[in-house]
Amino acid sequence: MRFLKSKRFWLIILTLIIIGVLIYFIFFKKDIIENGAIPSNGQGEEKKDKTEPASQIKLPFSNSWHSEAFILSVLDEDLESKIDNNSCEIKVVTYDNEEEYSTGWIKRKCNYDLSISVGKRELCGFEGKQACWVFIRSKDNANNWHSPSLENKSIAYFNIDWTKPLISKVFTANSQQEQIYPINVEENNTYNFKTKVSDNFKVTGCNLYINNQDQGMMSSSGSCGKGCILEKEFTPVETGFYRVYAACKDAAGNISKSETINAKTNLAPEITSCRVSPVEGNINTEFNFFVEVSNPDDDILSFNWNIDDNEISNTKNPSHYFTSPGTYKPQVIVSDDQGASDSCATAWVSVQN
Ligand SMILES: [Ca+2]
Ligand SMILES: [Ca+2]
Ligand SMILES: [Ca+2]
Repeated sequence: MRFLKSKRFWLIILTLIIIGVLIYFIFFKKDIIENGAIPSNGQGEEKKDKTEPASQIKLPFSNSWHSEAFILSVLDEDLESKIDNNSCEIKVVTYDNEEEYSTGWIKRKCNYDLSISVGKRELCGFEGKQACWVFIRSKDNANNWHSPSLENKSIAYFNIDWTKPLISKVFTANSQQEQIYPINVEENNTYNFKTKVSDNFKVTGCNLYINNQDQGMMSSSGSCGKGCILEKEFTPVETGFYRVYAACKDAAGNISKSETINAKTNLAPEITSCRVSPVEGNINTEFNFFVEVSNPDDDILSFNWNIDDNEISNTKNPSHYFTSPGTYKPQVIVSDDQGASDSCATAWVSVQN
């Protein structure tokens, strides 16, 4: 009992307790960690995030064509230690032939859509295939940087084209140079309306418009590429004027419209009156012939007077002396330059001795 009350006894007890606690921390605590009660990387240290975050350009797709500013839709994500919201960056590189222009890394808001401007002195400042490259990156809270790559979609390249296609006036002749305007057509005949188109990069198609009505896609033999002649059949069914143009688009969606031309069905000249004055006389009498004609489409008209003594006159209102007596039956034919005509017979002329 005296021993129990001695200082030495309590000193021994205290020492044993300290040794016990040390053994617990050195051996048993380690077992608890390894058995999974506390997350571990297998080496007895707390697990650390070593995976880079994801940064991705969702839209638009690489290799798409752009003629004007577009929205870049992005995603930044890290499932472990989360994205460091102050770390997100973008870089735009544009190419003018071989020359490269870069914005350098610029801060951007993580997970936030961006507008990429297109045009001279804009972010995408040059035209061309793969002329504009966009890079994005971000960092997670464990200091892992995303390294941009095409494969991970953190790099995307875009084709830039803001120049509209060039289009000729619509024609039906062999070439536009040979075409005479307005184009003359006949009802119920079928015509190939053609247009010659070219683009600095790629023509995707043309539509034919008649009286502002879309007649549908024009076609070419083979693919059009940078330029071709496209055509579409059209059959006029009514008499009159047709206002015709083509509208063409390039790969970047630039649209141009050709000059509007007229196609028309021919309207025949119509003689409203024809006469001769006087209707009687002799070989010394000057007979005057007159014709009145309407020319609804302002064609060039030709006149053919058959005065019936083997003489033909091509003037509109000829004068004539008959050389022998007799009864004559003058007649006039008026034709337009499309071949339509009208005829008229005057009163008979009586020529005495
Ligand atoms: Ca991570
Ligand atoms: Ca173009
Ligand atoms: Ca006519």
